[in-house]
Amino acid sequence: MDGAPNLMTSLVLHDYFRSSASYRVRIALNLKGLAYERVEVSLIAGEQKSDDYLAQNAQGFVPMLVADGETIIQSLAIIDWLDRSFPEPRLIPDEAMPRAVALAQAQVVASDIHPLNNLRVLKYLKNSLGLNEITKDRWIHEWILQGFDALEAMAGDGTYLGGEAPGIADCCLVPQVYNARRFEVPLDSYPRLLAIDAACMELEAFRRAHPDAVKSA
Ligand SMILES: N[C@@H](CCC(=O)N[C@@H](CS)C(=O)NCC(=O)O)C(=O)O
Repeated sequence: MDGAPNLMTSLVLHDYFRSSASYRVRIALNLKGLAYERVEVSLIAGEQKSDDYLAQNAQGFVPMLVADGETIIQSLAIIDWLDRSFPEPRLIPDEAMPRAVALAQAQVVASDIHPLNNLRVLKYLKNSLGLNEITKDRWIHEWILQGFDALEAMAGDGTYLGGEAPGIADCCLVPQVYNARRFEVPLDSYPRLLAIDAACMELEAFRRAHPDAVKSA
């Protein structure tokens, strides 16, 4: 179990320590101070494609949250559900314009960068299209750089993408920066994103969600 006890809801997060979509949800759960059980689904062992897992999640992806026995998939839908079910602190603003800004920032990562570098895409590039490691890495870098170019310009001047408190876009940014570093993407051109990432990592909610903090020994 992680976090403080919830009054009513049992939350089980099926995730993988290095999955950045899962990492988003762990941050959101921690920011809300929610207790949850983690069930590790090894993407390396292919457990996301097991019959049992596919019976619950036809897409065969992590994360998947089971809340009082009901299944929710897709990290942004999970964070939205958390925000509606446990409104404090707000991760997605209520007001129309700040809400649009926050969702746009989040979707630069979640809709435009991350899907192009998903494990199944990388496997397809390597195994079906025959890309070698160098060209595969160029592919990974390209989509992160294009997305970060835009997000840097959209970052505003707050401590976080969410302004003076972290929000849904910060839940997306930090795992994507982690992923960029893992693939040695040069990040010097993104001072705002790096400052926001550093500010987030000052917070325990982000630190406890980090892959190194949750990975099994
Ligand atoms: N849009 C989905 C993406 C989920 C996703 O791509 N998960 C990856 C790990 S980060 C996955 O499960 N990949 C398994 C595979 O490609 O086989 C979300 O936001 O939850």
